[in-house]
Amino acid sequence: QTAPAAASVTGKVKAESDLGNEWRSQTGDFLTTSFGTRLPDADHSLKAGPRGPVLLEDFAFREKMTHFDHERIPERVVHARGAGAHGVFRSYGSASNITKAAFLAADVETPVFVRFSTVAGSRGSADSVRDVRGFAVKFYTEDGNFDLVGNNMPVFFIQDAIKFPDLIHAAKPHPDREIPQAATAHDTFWDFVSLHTEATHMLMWAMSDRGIPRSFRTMEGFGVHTFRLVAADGSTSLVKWHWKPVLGTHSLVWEEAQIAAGCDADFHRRDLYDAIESGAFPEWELGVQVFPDTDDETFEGIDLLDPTKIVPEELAPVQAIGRMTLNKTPTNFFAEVEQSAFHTQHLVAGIEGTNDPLLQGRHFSYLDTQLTRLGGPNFNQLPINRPHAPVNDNLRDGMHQHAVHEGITPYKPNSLDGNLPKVATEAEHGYVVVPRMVSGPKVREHPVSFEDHYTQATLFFNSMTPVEKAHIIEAFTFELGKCYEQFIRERMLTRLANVDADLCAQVAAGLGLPAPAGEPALDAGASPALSQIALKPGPVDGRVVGVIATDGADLGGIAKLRVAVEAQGAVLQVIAPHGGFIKTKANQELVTRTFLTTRSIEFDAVIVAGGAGAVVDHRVNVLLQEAFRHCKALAAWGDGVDLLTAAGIPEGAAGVFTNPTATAGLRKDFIVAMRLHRAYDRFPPVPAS
Ligand code: HDE
Repeated sequence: QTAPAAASVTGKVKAESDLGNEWRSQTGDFLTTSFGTRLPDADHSLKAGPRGPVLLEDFAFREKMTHFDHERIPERVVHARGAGAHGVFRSYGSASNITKAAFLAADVETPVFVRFSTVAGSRGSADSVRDVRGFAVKFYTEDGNFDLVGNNMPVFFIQDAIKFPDLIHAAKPHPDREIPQAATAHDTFWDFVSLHTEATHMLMWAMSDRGIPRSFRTMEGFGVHTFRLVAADGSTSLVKWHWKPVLGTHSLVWEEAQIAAGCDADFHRRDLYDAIESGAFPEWELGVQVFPDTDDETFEGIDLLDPTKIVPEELAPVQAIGRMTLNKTPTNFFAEVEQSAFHTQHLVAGIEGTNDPLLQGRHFSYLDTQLTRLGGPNFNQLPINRPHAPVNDNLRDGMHQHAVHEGITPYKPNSLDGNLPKVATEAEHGYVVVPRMVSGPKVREHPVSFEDHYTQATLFFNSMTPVEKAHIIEAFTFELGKCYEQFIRERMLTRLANVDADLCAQVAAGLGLPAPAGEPALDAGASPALSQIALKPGPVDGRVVGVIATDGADLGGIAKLRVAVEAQGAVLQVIAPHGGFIKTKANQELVTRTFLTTRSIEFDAVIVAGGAGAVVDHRVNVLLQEAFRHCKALAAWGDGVDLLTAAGIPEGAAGVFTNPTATAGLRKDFIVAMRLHRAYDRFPPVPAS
């Protein structure tokens, strides 16, 4: 017997392992067909004379066009828009007493690939829309792949997977006109969620600032469902997964999100890749909340199988078990990000799911969806999905089979090959399921404990600061205000009335409707950990400071500013009336943004250089006014202050700093204000209802 020569997909005749990364990419200096025939011409199809018809005989043309016609694959039905990056996960070992998962033992390093996404929009939709964000991590462990397919919010809209197609049909654009794109601000969504009251808690999260993250790098991640960890001694515990961003949890403000959707649809994707390329590697700590694995699977009265409930961190602290660093951007977006396939049942020994009915349904869906999206059952062989562990699976054939399996016994038991491959014992890291009793009548029902749809929505609202509450009120008012049907708004108000009277009253006032009475839980309590307002200055790695300047501006002051900004790991962009360089007699400075090419949303903080005071340009006014309205740190020195004044920005307002010269004190105040994320005092006060 022999097998095909060990040539790579692009013709390198050598074992993959000898070629490192090279085996995947194009090879040779000549333009060829996909079968390696060298082409003499790249611009003309084969014709019967220069003015004659194209010949069917032109195999190069037909192959090129046929391949092009089939370049697109179906986009993900949800989470179509995303961005991915590679990295590494280092385990602290602090979970090794509760799980035998080998990659969670002390000091183990595991390669990871992460894909962040929005949920509702199509593949080309904008990054900054109000939506839930996917946070899917693939750990290539030595015991096989473990996928933690989570979101940036810890609860979900539904409790049973059978409702997922309904939820998504309601959230997607209206079937008749296919609008609106990537938005929940429309009738079908609010029709569904107002009828489906178990969505209420998740709506609070989605309408909060969490729905418009500043960047992927500043998002928390959650496994949502409860999982079961199994220790080496067979003992089990229930856990909820948390990813905590080292940069803190931060959001956009709504107007910024809207502007970004138009001015830079790739806002989050760009931020992720720019940060990694500038060396500001995004990092998260992985943590778990651990609960005893009791028969009733509840903790402090909270049903751990209900994915619309959280366990407040004050009741069960998040214990850090490892750190993830994203340090590489993809080489080819399609091959890696598009073709990555996540699945809730890519599990490794030591980690099990639970009976959460949402998770159980996901177990079916993720494998099934890849068959259509990636064209058959061999998507595990795509480079991005291949495990970094030995695979001997007895699965054979199928579309796009890349393996050349040897032997004649892809079945068990067999005696022709010594009954190989052998099954693994628990000690050999076999995925042995912990025996648990399952009993009960076959019913289409949920447990009574799933029926409280409001108390935790109230808990969430109670936990917000006044600024965050105002944003939630504004978001509900906006989204419901975009609905056409009055009865949908009215129905939703009756739901909000059961969350919080003030919330309901203010949204009702904004909609011009009477506020119905409800019965909000009086004992819902609060969990301060849910608020994301920064109380202490945090890290600003990869954040962007814009300095407005022009020819003749104080370049010495800009140089000192750059040193101070870069010392924080942030980036300085010079914004000027024209591209190229701005100059003084002795010096020059590279312009990286012009008044034409930029908008305020690109910057976390804006400063006007001395010597730029004479600039008269409405785009600078808009930039400064937006930065002010979005409560970003602002500063100016010298006659740069005149631009702030011209834009109507009051000197001495919170987070606004001015000085006759570019002093160290000015730079320090400005940077500390940026490290607080926003000057929250500048947000308009919440109106009393
Ligand atoms: Fe998903 N989800 N989902 N989901 N989900 C998909 O799988 C599904 C749910 C999540 O970057 C699909 O490969 C059902 C919760 C992420 O490739 C699909 C239900 C959470 C991603 C699917 C849910 C998620 C997906 C579409 C209700 C957070 C993107 C394409 C039972 C814990 C992964 C695909 C990526 C993708 C089904 C609910 C997270 C159709 C049936 C809850 C991050 O299989």
